[in-house]
Amino acid sequence: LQFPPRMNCAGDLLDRWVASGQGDRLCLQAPGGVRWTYADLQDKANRIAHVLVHDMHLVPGNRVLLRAPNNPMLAACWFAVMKVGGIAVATMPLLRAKELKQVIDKAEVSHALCDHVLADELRTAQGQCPALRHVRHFHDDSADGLEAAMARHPAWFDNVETAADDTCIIAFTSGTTGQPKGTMHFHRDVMATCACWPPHVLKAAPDDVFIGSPPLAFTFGLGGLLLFPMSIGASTVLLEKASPPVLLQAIREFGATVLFTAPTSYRAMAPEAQRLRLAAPHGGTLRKCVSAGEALPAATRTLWAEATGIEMIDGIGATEMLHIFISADEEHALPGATGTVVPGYQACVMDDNGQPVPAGVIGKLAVKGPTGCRYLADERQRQYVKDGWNYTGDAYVLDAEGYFHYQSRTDDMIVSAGYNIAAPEVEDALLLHPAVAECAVIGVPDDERGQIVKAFVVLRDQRIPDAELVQELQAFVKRSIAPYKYPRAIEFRDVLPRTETGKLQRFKLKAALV
Ligand code: 3UK
Repeated sequence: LQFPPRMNCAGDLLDRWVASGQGDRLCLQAPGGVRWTYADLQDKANRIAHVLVHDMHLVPGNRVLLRAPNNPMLAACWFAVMKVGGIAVATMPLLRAKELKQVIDKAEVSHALCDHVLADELRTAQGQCPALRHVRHFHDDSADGLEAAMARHPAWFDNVETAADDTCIIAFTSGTTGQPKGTMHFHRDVMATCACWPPHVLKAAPDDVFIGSPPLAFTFGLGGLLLFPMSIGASTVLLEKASPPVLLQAIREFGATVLFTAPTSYRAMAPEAQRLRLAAPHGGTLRKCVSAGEALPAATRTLWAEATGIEMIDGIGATEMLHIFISADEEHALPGATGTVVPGYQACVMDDNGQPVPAGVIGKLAVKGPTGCRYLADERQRQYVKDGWNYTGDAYVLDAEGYFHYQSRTDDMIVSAGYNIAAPEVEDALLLHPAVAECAVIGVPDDERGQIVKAFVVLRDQRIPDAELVQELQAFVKRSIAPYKYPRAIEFRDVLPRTETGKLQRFKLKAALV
């Protein structure tokens, strides 16, 4: 991949459609009849760019906190920050003042554009962050709101001529294992992710309508719901709260064709997706379904295929890598495997000395390619990047055909009586039981065995959590995987701890934090 030394990703993703006479293509939609063309989005982004430069005194390199549920104004703000050569620091909608303060301090944020509906926590944080000097709110019709300021500026703007390797994003990891870490990405990284997985694996078309649940503050959502559709001139639907029922309804209402969400959400949507005949094979519109963020259980893949006739596209990505680097399209999907390495990337399974292990042997996943990890605070950099390889913290097995089989996070491997047991394998086995809605498996300390396998199980409605069911579940697991992997302890829960991106927080269960 070659990029010119000077480039601005806003030019490549947004302005070029207008410049080539395609500004009237549909770009963004939202509930309530919002429909913006590429020209509309450019108009808004240009005006916000002027507000940033002239009213908020931004200079290139300044960090701009963005805070909103997924909506078109958030997209316009994101592109405005690119245009002025700023660095976008998008924050998850559910963050509280304390967490926002950490982000503001770590990323040295000086500016913020914030949706009126999420203003409270930011105001509290702002009181404790003197470096955050310039804040504007949108969806706010007051005289000092962003929209009023936009109206005073022209709709044209000459993008700052940023360098291909100027940082334009600081993305925070979602805290699966604790403290969020800030990662930096360049303008060329944004275009590189658009050039790898989307054309080789997703293969969407300009008339596709993208939709999904991940926040734009999560790079899974940023890519899937904004960068990738715009890189091909397609359109996208932004939903502020994409719970499974909202998502189902919106797929129908907008005639969505490409869906991005997490495995648990697919599991929750399957029965209704079938009843509503949302999928193209059943006469609906939906034709491509992408799952990422967590391992896709084989049971969920099967459930979705039976409900919709659609083979899902699984892909592993990471905030550190910006987007997906191992995946498989619908024709090449192998149930139980994440997929093969995405063209443009290299991937290896390594032993503890950084040497590749033979096919079939478990080891640590290492990847390299056009994007990679650059932590803000570099003390963790040397743990993630060694000899140019990015170690994602995942245990994988590579098979002879080049498929990567996910085992667990390297720190979720359970060692019981000398056996290595991958928590997700036990979870997959439990999920096949009709009484199980969700589950999480961890290792808990045990005098005799070192660790034992413990499962936390959320039951489907109507099932009674008694000793009989515990035995039934244990026997069920023993029948489908090696018996020594069965959960010796089972605890029933109403909910499991998850991050805002839908990932299980096994570390909270381990520390009995919940
Ligand atoms: C896990 C998966 C198995 C894995 C992400 C797509 O999830 C994303 O980024 P995060 O930084 O977490 C990264 C970690 O999540 N994981 C993600 N996808 C899968 N495990 N199968 C999968 N398909 O442990 C990885 O190291 O929050 C996903 C695109 C962009 C992203 N940022």
